[in-house]
Amino acid sequence: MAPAGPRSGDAIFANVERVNAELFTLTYGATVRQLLTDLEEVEEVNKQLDQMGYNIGIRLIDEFLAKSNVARCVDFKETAEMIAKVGFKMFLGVTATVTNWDANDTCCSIMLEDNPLVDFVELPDTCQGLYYCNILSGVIRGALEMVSMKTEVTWLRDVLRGDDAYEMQVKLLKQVPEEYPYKDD
Ligand code: MYR
Repeated sequence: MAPAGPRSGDAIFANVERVNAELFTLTYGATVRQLLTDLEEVEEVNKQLDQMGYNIGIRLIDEFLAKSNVARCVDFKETAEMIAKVGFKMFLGVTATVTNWDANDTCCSIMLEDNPLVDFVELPDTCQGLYYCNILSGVIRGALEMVSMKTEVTWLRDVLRGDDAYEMQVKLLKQVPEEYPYKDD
């Protein structure tokens, strides 16, 4: 057997990241399981996961804006790309694709090729109707509300429900212009 040599910083860091990701995935799974036990109704669990996500999203936007150092988006189209390419990378370590824009550019789909929330997950038949990843749609709704965009975010496709992809629809309902906080004299 080869003697254990010193490991490069990169290798250790990659390992720590992987372990953290697994811990996060398992912790989320345990949370969903607990909610299913406590609330019994799948519909209630869906609502609760969405609400939990919303509560996270309204706080996470500050961290996103502080850390990402990106210029403010000019429109909803740019915002959707920002969520998919920068937001998902920052908080979930994956990127997503924006597609299926409507004619007004107010509704699109965010497609997740890789979804770290669902590693190790298999849903039993008793969980039919569960939107396991509803926390993610809640996060986006909450974060966007903090930058003055009222949205409706729903899952159109979900592999755990037998679909062939993870597709979230983000619909802009209302955009309140942000006020300049200082008075010009
Ligand atoms: C702007 O209006 O200028 C910026 C808006 C960017 C919104 C980005 C929100 C990030 C949400 C992260 C979602 C992560 C999901 C795991």
